[in-house]
Amino acid sequence: MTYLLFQLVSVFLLLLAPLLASCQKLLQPVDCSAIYQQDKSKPSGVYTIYPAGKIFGVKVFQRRMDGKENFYRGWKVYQKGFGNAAGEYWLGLDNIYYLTKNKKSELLVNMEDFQGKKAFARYSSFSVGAERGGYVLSVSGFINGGAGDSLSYHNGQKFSTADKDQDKWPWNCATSFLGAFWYNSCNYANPNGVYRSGTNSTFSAVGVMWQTWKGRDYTLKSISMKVRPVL
Ligand SMILES: [Ca+2]
Repeated sequence: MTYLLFQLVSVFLLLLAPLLASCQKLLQPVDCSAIYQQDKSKPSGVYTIYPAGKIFGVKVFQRRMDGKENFYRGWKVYQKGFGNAAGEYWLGLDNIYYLTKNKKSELLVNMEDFQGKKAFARYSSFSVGAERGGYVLSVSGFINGGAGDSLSYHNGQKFSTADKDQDKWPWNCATSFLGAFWYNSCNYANPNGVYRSGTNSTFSAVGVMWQTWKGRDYTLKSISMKVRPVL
């Protein structure tokens, strides 16, 4: 009798185990709606998500559109992310790493000038490495949407901020070009630079620029960087 009871309890625990495991996973939100479901009192903003393990669609990880957010920020802030997902923001290096870690992904960069003209650059392969390697950018397979290729120059570079110089230049690209990026020596693109109105050559190439489209002294009206899994 005791043995039978023991067996029944064992079977019950075995059946319960996967349920417990799946509840455990849910403690890490996979997207923003999961955060909202967990805590409906949370205000909108940027939260850490855990996209690994969930099929996801297009994910914007960088956006400039009105100059409301300060992008001249330090290393730790760039690691974790900042801004508001509905406006200007940076998703965070850790999250971009997780997004592209186990999934073949492509990158789409959309941009617009102050005359309303639009262009894009697409890269059929995109990923960001782990923190221990300096979040190295891997980008290839350029497809021209009129903007030209300003990103291949940054391929293979570590991420740099004003307080963490990992670029190839003897000086500090982030402090010289007032942004944070996968600087080489130094930049063809500066999406996290200073938001200005169109052409401004007071300080060259510090703006939100994409050199192969509008040159080094033109600050774009908007730019966004999106990642999407390759099916
Ligand atoms: Ca340097």
